[in-house]
Amino acid sequence: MTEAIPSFLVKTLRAARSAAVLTGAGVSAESGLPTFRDAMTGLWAQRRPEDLATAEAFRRDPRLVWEWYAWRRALAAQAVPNPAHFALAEMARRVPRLTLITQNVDGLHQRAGSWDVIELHGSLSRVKCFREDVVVEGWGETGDVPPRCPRCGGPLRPDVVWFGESLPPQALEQATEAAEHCDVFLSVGTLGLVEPAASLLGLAARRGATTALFNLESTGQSSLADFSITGPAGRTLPALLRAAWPEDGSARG
Ligand code: BV8
Repeated sequence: MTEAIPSFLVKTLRAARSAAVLTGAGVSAESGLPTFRDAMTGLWAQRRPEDLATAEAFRRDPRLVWEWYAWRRALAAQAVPNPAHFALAEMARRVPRLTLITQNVDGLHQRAGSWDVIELHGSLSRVKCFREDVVVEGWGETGDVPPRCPRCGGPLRPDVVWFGESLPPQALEQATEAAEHCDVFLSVGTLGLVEPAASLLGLAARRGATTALFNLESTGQSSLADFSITGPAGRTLPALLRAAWPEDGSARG
């Protein structure tokens, strides 16, 4: 079944000089990775994401927080990119300038072939010293959980942005710049709740970009966008790609 993609969106994307795409946990759902709120199962079911993804939670129970991220890191390592990731990588080869901005920390966009991905919230693939706030390449297997910084002995933490922490300034600046100057802005698989990422859609819309939401459900941001395409991103993004560049016929998914 080809998803119904509004023809105006197809034409605008095909003619676009620049596009910006913001992705959230929903783009990795079909790779088997739980979205942020689904991740609160089992051991963590009784907690809210905001209660685990914070420095305060780490201070309170470093082992619990480290093990939650170790679990997610293992899931991400076993996951494979899905057609949504591949469609965005293909789209970047057709739009003269496509900026891919992700809230995700799973690295799947890069593994699908996307390059210069803006990781607003960091990455599970890196760890840093909680005390010195610098990335460390590895740690000795001392049995400590969390492991210790090889330099100062402080606890290690995932190199992700927790609630209450500032985003990497350069990443936020680049993402804002892309949203301000793009012809098309696509928001894929995000509830659009978490700031400041959530503000990018409104910024693009105010600057005159054609905007579209790709989600399973309508979200609080649906009224902000020109189009809402409902369905799994693993189906709707390849459909958009095929509709915009039918001559290529190479869109997977
Ligand atoms: C900051 C990394 C300055 C860690 C994450 C202004 C107003 C209100 C609040 C604030 C504000 N400014 C700051 C705040 C506080 C806070 C905030 O926004 N809180 C929220 C809860 C209101 N923001 C911050 O703290 C940010 N820092 O602003 O710095 C500052 C400094 C000091 C003090 C104050 C401010 C930092 C935010 C970053 C937090 N880190 N991730 C980790 O991953 O563990 S955010 C985390 O949540 C993920 O990145 C994720 O992307 C995001 C959202 O989680 P989910 O809801 O699960 O995921 P998503 O939104 O992607 O939802 C899934 C969607 O996909 C659903 O809609 C679903 O329908 C859809 N879907 C599912 N399957 C599919 C699909 N769609 C398509 N296809 C499918 N197959």
